[in-house]
Amino acid sequence: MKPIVTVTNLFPDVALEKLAPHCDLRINQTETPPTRAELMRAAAESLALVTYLSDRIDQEVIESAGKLKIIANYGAGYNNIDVAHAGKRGIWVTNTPGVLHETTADLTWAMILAVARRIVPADAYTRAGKFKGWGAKMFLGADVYGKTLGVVGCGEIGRAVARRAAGFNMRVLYHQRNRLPEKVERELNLEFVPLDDLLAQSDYVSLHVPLTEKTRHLVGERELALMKPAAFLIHTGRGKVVDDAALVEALRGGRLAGAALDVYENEPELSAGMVELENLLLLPHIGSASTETRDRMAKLAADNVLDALAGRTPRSLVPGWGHP
Ligand code: 8YV
Repeated sequence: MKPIVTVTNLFPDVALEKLAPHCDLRINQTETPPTRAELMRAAAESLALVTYLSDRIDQEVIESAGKLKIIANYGAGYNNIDVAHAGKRGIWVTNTPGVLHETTADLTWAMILAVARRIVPADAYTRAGKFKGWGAKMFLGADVYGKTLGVVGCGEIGRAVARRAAGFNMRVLYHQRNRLPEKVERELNLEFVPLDDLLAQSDYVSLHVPLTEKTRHLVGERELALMKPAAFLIHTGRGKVVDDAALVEALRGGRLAGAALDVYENEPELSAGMVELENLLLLPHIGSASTETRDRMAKLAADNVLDALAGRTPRSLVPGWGHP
């Protein structure tokens, strides 16, 4: 009997083809996440689970595991999994680093430019037949070129975002827990500053920290008040890093020029007041959504599963796995 591998959401064919010869593949063929009961059943009968950010793999789900060897998360972030508990049970947890940062950085830049130049409202206006002639004050936006970018969290994605800023001749500030090696700072023309200074000096603040207990609501009322009224907030990380209600208030009150979000505090729900705001760009968590990158992510998740099935330590264990 082949080992059962459960995939909890749609998965690119390239990866299914890799897995299929080695296991009894159970795939959720829809974009509706499994219920908790379905997750627990899958954990009980599978040797490997391929999970998505919407699957909450907490202690209870982990405790329902029978022969489960690996939880292979399809994504770089893994805040949906209780890694410490999985580690205690000897269940490997993997993610997909190294394959999605450039694509997510591309989207971040699309968001910076879109929100600065009001691309989405301008498109809606044109589409609605309202463009009756050129206007000197029509859809005036803000410059990006030559401004200051603040990158909060300078891991793979933050660095890829910072690298692109060179083409826009920007000053780039960054903040994170640990300072980067000088060589990296020099290569990317990065200035390390305290978070409050970054917020006060940047024209565009882009968030790239993982969600942990320390980064929950990292940006709330106090932090938004530190930002310049002409500044923009861009967020492609995890929704709970920002206090959405405080952001809506700041945008409403004109205390911030605009924001662009790919993620939400109570994803997939939007917070009250968001849809009415014209200076807020809303996207449905598509940071890594290019065909090529989703294929790469799926192949890496599949390789991790194949490693585990073969009894090898998987190639991309999450940092800190097995070290309580
Ligand atoms: C994925 C992401 O789409 O990598 C991440 O952390 O948020 C996205 O790239 C998501 O994790 C799918 O599970």
